[in-house]
Amino acid sequence: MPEWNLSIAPAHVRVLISGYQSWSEAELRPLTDVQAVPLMAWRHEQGHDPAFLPSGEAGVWRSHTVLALVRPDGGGWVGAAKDATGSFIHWEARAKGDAVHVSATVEGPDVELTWDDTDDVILTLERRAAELGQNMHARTPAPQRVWCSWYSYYRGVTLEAMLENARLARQHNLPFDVFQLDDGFQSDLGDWFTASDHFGGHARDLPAGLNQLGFTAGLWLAPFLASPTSQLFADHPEWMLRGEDGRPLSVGHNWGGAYHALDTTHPQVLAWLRELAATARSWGYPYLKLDFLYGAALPGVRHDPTVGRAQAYRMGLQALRDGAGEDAFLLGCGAPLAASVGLVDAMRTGPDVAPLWDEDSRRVWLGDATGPSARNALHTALSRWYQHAWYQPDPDVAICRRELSLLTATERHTIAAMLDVVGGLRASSDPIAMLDADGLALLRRCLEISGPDRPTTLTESLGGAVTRFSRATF
Ligand code: 9PG
Repeated sequence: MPEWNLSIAPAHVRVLISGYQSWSEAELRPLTDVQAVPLMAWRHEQGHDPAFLPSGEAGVWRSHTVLALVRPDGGGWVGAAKDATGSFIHWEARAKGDAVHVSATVEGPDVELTWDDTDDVILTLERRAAELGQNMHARTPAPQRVWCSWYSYYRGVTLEAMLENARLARQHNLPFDVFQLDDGFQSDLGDWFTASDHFGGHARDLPAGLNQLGFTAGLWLAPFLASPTSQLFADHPEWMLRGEDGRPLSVGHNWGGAYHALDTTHPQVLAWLRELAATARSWGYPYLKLDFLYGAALPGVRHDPTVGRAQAYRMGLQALRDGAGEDAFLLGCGAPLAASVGLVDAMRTGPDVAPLWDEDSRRVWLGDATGPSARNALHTALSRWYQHAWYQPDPDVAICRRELSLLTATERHTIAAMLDVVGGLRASSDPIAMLDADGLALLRRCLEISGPDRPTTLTESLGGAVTRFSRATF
């Protein structure tokens, strides 16, 4: 286990950490502060690595893949991994008297780590993140502008609501690329090929209508999950990730109960995942939001015990990529971050947005900032800014509507401004009919991908004089 002892007073250090998956916390804090640990154990699986939970002690901070310690002068130390293809990399910084102790553990095949003592933490972190991105063949697609059904319709989404919003978006000439159907179209978690009663059709009926309006069709799947009530679970109980007792593990609580994850070292599971992604593609969905991916990366007993969990996760994701096709656009969500590089085009880099700014009860009193709120989504995605070198970041949707929302006008505008700082995907979920003139104007601003804000063409048109001037001056 590599270790470093830094002679610096912990009170002079801030620490930048990133939890292992999309919804986990990422933050820049005084090292002497306490890293939050969720008080409710049943929340752990959905936002934390159960094998590497925060310690809860003051002055101890844990981070995945990268860790940075920042001095007041902007210099400091950056620890990073060169590659995360088959391993999880766990960093810990610990205040010890007048010094700081740092250690790194690699879970899985050995990985080369880097440790920089630097004058400029931001620059070094950018450089190391870019290096990991290159080594893992990060994909560099164009950012997409997406309308997503989740944050207005939730599980009650219907085929008609999708088409109605697409029609209105076209009428108002809103520059969306993708209309993405989220959770709610399927009959059960795992039963993706059969429709829910309320959806009013089948997911395969939607793409043609969206395409006619000029939009690409997107579909949400939680491909590694199965509910205990699903046909998938009834047909293939042997496909599930298991505990030491041989029983299918519970990997989280949502949809009214606990749910299971698929064991992605099982050859039949991999074949099923390829078929699932290929089928969604054949229905007309070249854009897939692949959610709750962490399920395949949890500790557990697997069909092939020689495969570590990071590697097992990657095998499952590779099967989805193979089924969807090289040219499909894959958005990861609830997903181990660095382990997904090279296989996904975009990645949610924070928890869900909600039509409220903050929820003190869960964040402060229950020690869990992985819950839905505008504050959590923005704070986390901004603290992962350097990950733009790994995939297109997705900071989640803007909320521009005034109805069905507790956000003030200032908060709505703040979200819009911050999304542009994060960059990457631009998304909305507002029912278009709910937007007044101000709401539509704000949405247009949110969908705008800012161009370069340096006048490069001006420099060219003014000729050498400006270039000489700027060289001499700066
Ligand atoms: C659909 C949603 C949306 C959303 C995703 C994800 O911890 N949890 O129980 C938990 C539930 C839902 C959730 C995140 C965490 O949201 O991020 O965009 O697709 O699933 O169910």
